[in-house]
Amino acid sequence: MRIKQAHAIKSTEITDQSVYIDRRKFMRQAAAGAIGGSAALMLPPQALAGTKLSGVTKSAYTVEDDLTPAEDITSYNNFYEFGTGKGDPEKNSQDFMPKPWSLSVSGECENPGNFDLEDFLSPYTLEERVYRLRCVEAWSMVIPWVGIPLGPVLSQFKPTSNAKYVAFKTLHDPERMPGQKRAVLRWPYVEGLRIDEAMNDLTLLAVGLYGEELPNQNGAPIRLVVPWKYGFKSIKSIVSIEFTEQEPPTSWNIAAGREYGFYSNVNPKVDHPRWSQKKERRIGDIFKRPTLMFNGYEEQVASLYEGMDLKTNF
Ligand SMILES: Nc1nc2c(c(=O)[nH]1)N[C@H]1C(S)=C(S)[C@@H](COP(=O)(O)O)O[C@H]1N2
Ligand SMILES: [Mo]
Repeated sequence: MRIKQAHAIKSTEITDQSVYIDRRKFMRQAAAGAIGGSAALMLPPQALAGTKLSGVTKSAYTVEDDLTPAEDITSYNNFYEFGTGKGDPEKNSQDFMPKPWSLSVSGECENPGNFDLEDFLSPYTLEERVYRLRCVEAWSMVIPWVGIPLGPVLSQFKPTSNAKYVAFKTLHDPERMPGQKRAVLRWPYVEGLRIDEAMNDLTLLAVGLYGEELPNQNGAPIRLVVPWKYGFKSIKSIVSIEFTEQEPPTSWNIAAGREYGFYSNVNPKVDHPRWSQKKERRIGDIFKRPTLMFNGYEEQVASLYEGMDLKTNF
């Protein structure tokens, strides 16, 4: 996704980037003498060198698909605050300090406030949930996220009956997030969910992956994961949560409203104006696979959209 050169990007360019990852993986396997064997078996994912999270329980929300290696999850990212190239976030976020961190909760609720992240998280048990992440550019990964369901967190703040939506903001600090020195998007990055989407069991506030604290490039210290929506809805490095009555603006909708709607549900039947959404390329796979309605979470979320035309509410 790109703003300035939006119309210069071709799907072949995207494919090339995926092939680049395969080539690196091939070299890694070759180096380990693992060609012909299973990468997962021969090379356990150890790309993370972060802090292990303790007290993590396994969740029932776990897909059986093979996990994407940590090395790929942490080196092929979209995080425009650290650059627009897929390798930029890893390269440019190494000095970012995600601690200490505070979060504000405001808007249509009875218990607004500012919270130190540790206090904010302390009442909850961390869960590991293996979710698919499907990006609008038609690539996908399978990621063992660690986090807490958003719904019970939101309930603590006692949203009023006027709270129809939840708006999220990323940190705005160009000194710490050098990509914000360029106007590639309007900063800070903002996202939003309808309140029932935010309360759905699947919506996760992630603080880790592969059992460790989130690497900076994946949205440290806290980000959203909404597995039935395109990746850009899963906002990173959140500093603000606001209950609103009106549908909140979202960064990609502001940037290119014809291409990125508020809902952005994964939907093989609704193409992006510049490419098909019928298939996706799982990072690490050679062949594309059919994209599943709601990214495979139809059973859990289809009822949220009953009676809505998903072609107009894209
Ligand atoms: N603040 C912020 N959040 C963001 C983005 C971003 O540029 N800035 N990119 C989004 C996009 S387009 C995707 S696909 C996912 C990627 O998450 P990952 O890098 O952990 O795979 O983050 C989303 N969250
Ligand atoms: Mo994305």
